[in-house]
Amino acid sequence: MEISQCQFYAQKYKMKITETILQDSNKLAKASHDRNYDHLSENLDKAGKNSAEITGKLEDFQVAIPSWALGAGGTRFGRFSFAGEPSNLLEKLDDIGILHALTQTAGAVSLHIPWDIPEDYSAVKEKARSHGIAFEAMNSNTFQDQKNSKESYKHGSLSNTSEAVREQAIQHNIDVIKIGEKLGSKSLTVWLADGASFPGQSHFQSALSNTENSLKKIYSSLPEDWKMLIEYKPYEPNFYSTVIQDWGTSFMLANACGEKAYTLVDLGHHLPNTNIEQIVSTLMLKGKLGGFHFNDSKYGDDDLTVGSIKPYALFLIFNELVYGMENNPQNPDLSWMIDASHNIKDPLEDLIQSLEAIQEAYAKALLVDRKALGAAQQNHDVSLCQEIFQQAYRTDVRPLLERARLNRNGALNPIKAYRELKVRENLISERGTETVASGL
Ligand code: PSV
Ligand code: MN
Repeated sequence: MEISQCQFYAQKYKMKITETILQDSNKLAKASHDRNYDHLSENLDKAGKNSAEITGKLEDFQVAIPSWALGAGGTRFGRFSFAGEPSNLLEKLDDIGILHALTQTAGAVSLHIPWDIPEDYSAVKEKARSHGIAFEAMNSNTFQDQKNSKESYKHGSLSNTSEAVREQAIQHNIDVIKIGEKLGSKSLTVWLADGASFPGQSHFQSALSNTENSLKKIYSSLPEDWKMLIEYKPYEPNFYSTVIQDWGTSFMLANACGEKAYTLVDLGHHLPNTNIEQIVSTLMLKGKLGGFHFNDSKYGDDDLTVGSIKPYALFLIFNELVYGMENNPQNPDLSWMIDASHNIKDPLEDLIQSLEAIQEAYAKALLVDRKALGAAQQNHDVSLCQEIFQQAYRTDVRPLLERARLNRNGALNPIKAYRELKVRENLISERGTETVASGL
């Protein structure tokens, strides 16, 4: 398809990317895709793996886009706006609609309250429906003070020494559940910034007990078919201690609350070199892994594009996730979400790259020969164990990802299509250069 024709369609449909546009833009690359897919299929077949089955799993794997990641993210040193940012929730859903049309992997949104309180619920639901987007976990926010709020979270929220502050934070979480119910969400994610920046500032045991009691109160307002996901993080914004600092604390609190409470793993919430795959494995064995925030990092909670820094670690994590999904019926279906921030890249391009990296790691993990691995582990054949992992990791699975997208009428190459269709340029001409998306 000529680029000029793509542009014509993009303008005509006001950035609604239709199947027809994508079929046209896929035409050129289709023959080479078919050749690569057939070649890979043949090789996988010899190794006892069924390409169509793997492709089907990739098609079903949907990841929620965080509503706060569609505009430019800032650092504490500043924020550089990105032109054409969505200025309200409906426009954010339009952006996710674009991502979903191209990748066929972004069929959900995770909303942050109060950044994204719907003004018109039926319009928001209708917009999401029109793009095939479901409402994943709702995120509460007790790490910032809201306009006109009576109490301040400066010294913590659910853990605060003041009962009035704790009650306000509990009520906020209950309000978020109510908003989520109206939209059809089924879970609440709680992340607390509560902690201390200096030794002696906080009484550890009281802070933890207060947090447990507050979470229990929120839990008691959880609808029957909802889950509560408890996120942990070692540091930031507090630099000496954080009340829910690690997976063990989250796991303990989830157990204290009850069977609908789970731990949420955010990949950026670990100290350097932590063995995250082992944490995933332990939580799934105990049936307590409820949700996932994908991102990547070099040093701390860097919120970088998934797979951009440590793709092998991501593969190892997916290896445990796949094992758990196949062998741990005690663990529920997971809430898959991205939690990233984009300081210098086009947020939509960054999210497309993240979605691709997630699917790639998942596909590679599906290739691991588990039977052979089990035997090698049993025989203490260490070299063979490593060979089995590396064999899967080194396979170029991109033709499988392409086929999964094609089967669902997405783009063969989402980033290329995004650029050919001049999506950002069109968004800028629709929205201008001054809009600022709500979020951090
Ligand atoms: C905190 O760092 C976090 O990971 C939590 O999930 C928040 O909801 C999100 O980032 C956005 O601030
Ligand atoms: Mn997170």
